[in-house]
Amino acid sequence: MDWYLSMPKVELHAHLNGSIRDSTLFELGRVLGEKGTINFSEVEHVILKNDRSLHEVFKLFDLIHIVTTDHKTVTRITKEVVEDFAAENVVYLELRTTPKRNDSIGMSKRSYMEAVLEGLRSVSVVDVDYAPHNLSSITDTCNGTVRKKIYVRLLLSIDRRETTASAIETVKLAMEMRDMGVVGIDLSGNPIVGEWGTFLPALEFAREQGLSVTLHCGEVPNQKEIQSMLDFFPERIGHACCFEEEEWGKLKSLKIPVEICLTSNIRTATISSIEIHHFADLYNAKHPTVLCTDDSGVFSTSLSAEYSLASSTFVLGKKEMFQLAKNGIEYIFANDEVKREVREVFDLAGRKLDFA
Ligand code: 6MZ
Repeated sequence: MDWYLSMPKVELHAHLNGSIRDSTLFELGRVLGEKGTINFSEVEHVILKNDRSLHEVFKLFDLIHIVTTDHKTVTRITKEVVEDFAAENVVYLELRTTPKRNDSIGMSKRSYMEAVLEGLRSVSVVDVDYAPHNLSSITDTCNGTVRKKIYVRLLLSIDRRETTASAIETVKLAMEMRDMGVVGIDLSGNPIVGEWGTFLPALEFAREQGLSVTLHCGEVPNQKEIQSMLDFFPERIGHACCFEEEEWGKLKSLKIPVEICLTSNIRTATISSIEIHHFADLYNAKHPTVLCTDDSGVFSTSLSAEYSLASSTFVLGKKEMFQLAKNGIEYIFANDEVKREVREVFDLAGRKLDFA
């Protein structure tokens, strides 16, 4: 585990509110309990529970959103999530979040995202390169010592509960925020809710505007939707748990990179046991894959733990795992300049480890 902690990594599938620290969720829940906004004794067990079905996970998200959705808290969570990933040597993080509107507290989708950006700016323990031209990318030293640096780029998520108009609003916001590090769009949310046709106009619009798209695809069996999603030919997909032969064939021939979330899939029982996880088949077929956490807070995991789990389950050595992490650079949504710089970080680490 220590080795995977020190290895550089890229994280491409992390939901902001799913990555909230347990301690922060508890603290915020207790404060809201004291204010009488929620009944803390009723929700305490929901927060503490470890094994949750997919259905229960989405109930927990509703609770997390009550607890977290004000500007100050969004800023705090963003700061903590970036610090946590940086602490385990994630050198490039693509953080996704669903812009939320809440008129009662004066929150618009834009002001929600500004609170996220404020969180990125308030990180102090590590240099955060969060936008194409932001200053921290040139601040390499502090008092003569090289500072640790993390690249952070943002994906705006469309929740499957949203309407077409609301989804398009999110895409427009993403376009406006391109200079602030937004690189793409994600479709997520409870997979049994909503219809593909509702989101397609927004996703097509995103593509026309040059935004990259990743889709939660096949988290539950839905062959028609999986086929339509693959026909859309997104830049990446997440999960791919409930594919059948025909869809595997299509995915592999299209070479669409897959964001693999091992612990999430096991905890939510979308895959019945780790030994039969499709990661092994995709890895052996040399299909583009990248290991990710999904919701490190909700599933009590970390990216290092995911690498360690994959290595022990599928009997892969350190060199293979290092190469797997490095391959992830090819699937990031940031520009070639960032890819080149992240590759340099890996090359340096690889030389030290004699993997070059
Ligand atoms: C689908 C998921 C997810 O956006 O509020 N989300 N969507 N499948 C999953 N697998 C378990 N995990 C998280 O982060 C929380 C939101 O991310 C999506 C859900 O829409 C959830 O409400 P943000 O930062």
